Amino acid sequence: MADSDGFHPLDFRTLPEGEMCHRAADFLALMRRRRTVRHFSDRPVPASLVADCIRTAASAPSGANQQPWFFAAVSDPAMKRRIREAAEAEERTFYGGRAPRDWLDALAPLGTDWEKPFLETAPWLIVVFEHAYGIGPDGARIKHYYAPDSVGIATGMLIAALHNAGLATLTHTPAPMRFLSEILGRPANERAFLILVAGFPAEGAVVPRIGKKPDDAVMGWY
Ligand code: IYR
Repeated sequence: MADSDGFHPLDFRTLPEGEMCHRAADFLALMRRRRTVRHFSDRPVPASLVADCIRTAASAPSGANQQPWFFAAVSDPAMKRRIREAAEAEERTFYGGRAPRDWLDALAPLGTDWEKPFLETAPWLIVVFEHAYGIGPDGARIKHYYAPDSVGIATGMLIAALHNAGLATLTHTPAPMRFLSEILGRPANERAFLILVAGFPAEGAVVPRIGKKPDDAVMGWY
């Protein structure tokens, strides 16, 4: 098909099957070492590295290719402090009574509480925003398709990219997250989806002794 009809040839690189198997196994081993980290060091991370990981996320498939996302990479200490203060205010009410007992019981193995020092310690907070709707050149609203799903896919790719680059991450979702739009001055059509904390783990960081479900619980062959 020619360029003139809106299509061009696919750049697909066929690999020998042995190499395919090695790559699949190597990627599995890499991704199995990913852990959600809640103790971060203040060791800096170059913005260029974070930018490449965000570019990876922004390459994700999306409904009608609308790319309904914005990634706000925050390293400014004053802005991180404001985000921490607002998030902790929400979390205090969550842990202090808003969360039902069964939710708190489900979180107990993770050892979380209202205090979120990592929001200031970690070098980067990547606030992922979802475009609930688009804005046309004439200012009219454009309907978005599968926006939350698309942003979820992009966020998964962001987590994988950061891990692959040698960084630790934490998915953090203080609720409600409206304060993030205010602090970052984002427009009304964007909603905060999550905060991805990224950096190096603190010296001696620990993670909960929890595991993943076995193969037979997560996959079936038909
Ligand atoms: N947002 C709270 C609570 C929390 C909820 C879930 I679901 C988790 O997997 C972890 C934490 C917090 O960040 O502490």
